[in-house]
Amino acid sequence: TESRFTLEDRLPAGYFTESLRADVLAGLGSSPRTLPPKWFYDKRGSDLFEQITRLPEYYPTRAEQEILERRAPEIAELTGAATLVELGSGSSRKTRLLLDALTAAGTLRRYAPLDVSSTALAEAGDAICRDYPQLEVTATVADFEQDLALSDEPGPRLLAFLGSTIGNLDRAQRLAFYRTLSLALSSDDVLLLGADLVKDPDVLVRAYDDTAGVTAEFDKNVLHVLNRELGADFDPAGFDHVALWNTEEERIEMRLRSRTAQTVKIPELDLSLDFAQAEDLRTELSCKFRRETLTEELHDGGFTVRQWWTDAAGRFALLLAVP
Ligand code: AVJ
Repeated sequence: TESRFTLEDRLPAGYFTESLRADVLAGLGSSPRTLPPKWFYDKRGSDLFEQITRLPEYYPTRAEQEILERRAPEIAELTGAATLVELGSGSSRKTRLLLDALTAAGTLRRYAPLDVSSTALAEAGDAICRDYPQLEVTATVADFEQDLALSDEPGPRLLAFLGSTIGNLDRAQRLAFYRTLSLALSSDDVLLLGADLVKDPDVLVRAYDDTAGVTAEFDKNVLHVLNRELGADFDPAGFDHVALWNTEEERIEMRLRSRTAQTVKIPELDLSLDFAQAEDLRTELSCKFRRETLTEELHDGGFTVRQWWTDAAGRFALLLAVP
């Protein structure tokens, strides 16, 4: 399978140390304190996220899967894609539904997953190569916010951005992302976007604060990452996982709340951070969407929505948009 599988690392030299440092300096030095969610996903964090997707409370993965199961053949027919580009591909489980449909339609030549995790890409890429013997797999290690890494793929391209990862970005970041993407795509390329929808806040909060405590472990994993990568001395047991629904912004905010007044040292950044009792460190935004406003913001970012599908329960949306 080697000849059909390439893995290119396009992260700038020192990405993990340099951008982690910059993010920690900017985010922990500001008030309220924040960290970008991408630092959750080391090996342990990626495994915990996989566990989250199987939790009874965490419906988004299953809801999106349900839509893909039903609509993949239509998506294949509507796009006629020769390349499936997937941003933030992770374990690529849902991808197979698209690969199967595009293979059956006879148009697909290449799968181009992009992720910051080279281990996830190597594992998933290898398995997909084995199971799709006609397919070229060109995996790219990159941070899609910095580098979309689109180049010479055969068109038309179907660019899949699934799982409602778009919800991790705030409105300004989303607009910047849509604009960059719409300019990078050709007129026959299509964006396939998965977006979690606004619903009963109790259902949302439970999805981000499960009874088994997996999401709490996932949230605290970022502290383990800072301890390992920057020599910080966070005590993960000194923080409580909090998932709260921000009614105004219509988003879930995950936070780590300091159980006591405490000081955390990050020697490699020359930082000493005082946390007050009950002070929050915001670790993730998970914005939830409505059809009308999502259609509008995509339009502002250079996209026209062509199709909009939801699961039977109306919890999650999958849409096709063209530049
Ligand atoms: C993969 C970013 C979409 O926001 O629902 C799951 C990550 N965080 N539980 C989400 C996540 C806590 C997930 N995304």
